[in-house]
Amino acid sequence: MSSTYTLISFDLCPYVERSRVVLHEKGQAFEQVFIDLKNKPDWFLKLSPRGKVPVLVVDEVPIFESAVINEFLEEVLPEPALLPEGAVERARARAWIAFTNDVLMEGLGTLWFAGGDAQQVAQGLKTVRGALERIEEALRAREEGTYFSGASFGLVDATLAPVFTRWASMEAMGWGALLDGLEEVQAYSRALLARESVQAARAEGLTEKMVALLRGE
Ligand SMILES: N[C@@H](CCC(=O)N[C@@H](CS)C(=O)NCC(=O)O)C(=O)O
Repeated sequence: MSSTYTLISFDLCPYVERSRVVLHEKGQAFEQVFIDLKNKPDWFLKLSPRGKVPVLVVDEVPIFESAVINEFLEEVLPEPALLPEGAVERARARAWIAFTNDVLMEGLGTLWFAGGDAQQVAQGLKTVRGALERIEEALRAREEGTYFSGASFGLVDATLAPVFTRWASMEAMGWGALLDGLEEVQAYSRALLARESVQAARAEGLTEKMVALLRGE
């Protein structure tokens, strides 16, 4: 009997969006249960030790942390492969996923939750720009291809895609210049936004909802 997959979600969450991208890439059917993060239900808190989404429930077993969920999906649904073949390239992909989480997402969080604090905005902009510059260098160092690890779409791309699906809301907030001069990142963003799985994973009305959230409306 095949497994059932239920993704516990919040529609604006970039971490949930990554796992949706991977599920779409794998062609795996899944259910979604949306919760209110301001009023987390008890059943959710029982499943999620950190109280965070996403949680993927596989045949009643909850798996948390988007990077772990995505690696799990790669293991149980090997086609199409979303990690490169060689050990070095696989390690490199995992390292950039960690970098995205610990540096880029951290900087974006500082920016998104600054709530009008100018010092916090400046700190967020600096961290995000620094992270994007490192990504630009990594993209320049590629020998070929449109995606992070080359010609094939992979887990690093699924991890970074939600940053770029939120870019129109970043522009609306006046932060679009963060990409100035980063030609490879700009081309990479266009390639990600054109990807079917990225479009399918994107929440309805994402830009408008993100802008409202960022403006504290
Ligand atoms: N490291 C986690 C981060 C997930 C995360 O921060 N989710 C946010 C929503 S985007 C959340 O559930 N926040 C609720 C809370 O912290 O109380 C992952 O990659 O899954």
